Amino acid sequence: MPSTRYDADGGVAGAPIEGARVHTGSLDATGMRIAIVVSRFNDIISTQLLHGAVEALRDHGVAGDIDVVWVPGAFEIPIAARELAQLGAVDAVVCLGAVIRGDTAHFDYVAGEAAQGIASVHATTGVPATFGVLTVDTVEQASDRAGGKHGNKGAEAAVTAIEMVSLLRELRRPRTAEQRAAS
Ligand code: INI
Repeated sequence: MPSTRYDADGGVAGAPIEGARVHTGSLDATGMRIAIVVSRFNDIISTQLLHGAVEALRDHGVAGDIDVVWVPGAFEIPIAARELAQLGAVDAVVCLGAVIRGDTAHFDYVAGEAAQGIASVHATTGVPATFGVLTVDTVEQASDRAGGKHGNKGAEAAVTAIEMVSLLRELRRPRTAEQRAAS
């Protein structure tokens, strides 16, 4: 079920446009199988991201088919996400963690590898892997984004996963001869 989304700033994303076919994903997750990979490092934050993600998945119709996989740190998220994607048992992987800047360059390596590694999962497997890993300077900034005043990025990553699964299904759907002729 394609959907039209209206941006808060008045923009219209996904609206019909004359002379073109517009493809959008829906947020109906009924029947979807979703895995969540979450890192234990900074688990005061990542647990909040996890709760936000699970709540969002359930709110959108994922019933009982949620696997939660804990890894030690954000650096380890990509290998677990890749394994899940390659097994073919899930429709999407939601990746959650919190990388908080310290006094050394460690932050840059962990955050960079997590981002690149997660991006490479969906690029190489075709299974959406969404990025709900906070990369922030302080615990307060992390808390604001893990159910605080800036929302819950875990929930956002979960909803994004649903939309991408739906969109890919739409793009992969075989077209009838009539549909091809009309295009
Ligand atoms: N892992 C995180 O998830 N967040 C961090 O802030 C973090 N810092 O700051 O070090 C972190 N480090 C651990 C890393 O992800 C690996 O688990 C570790 O390097 C072993 O491979």
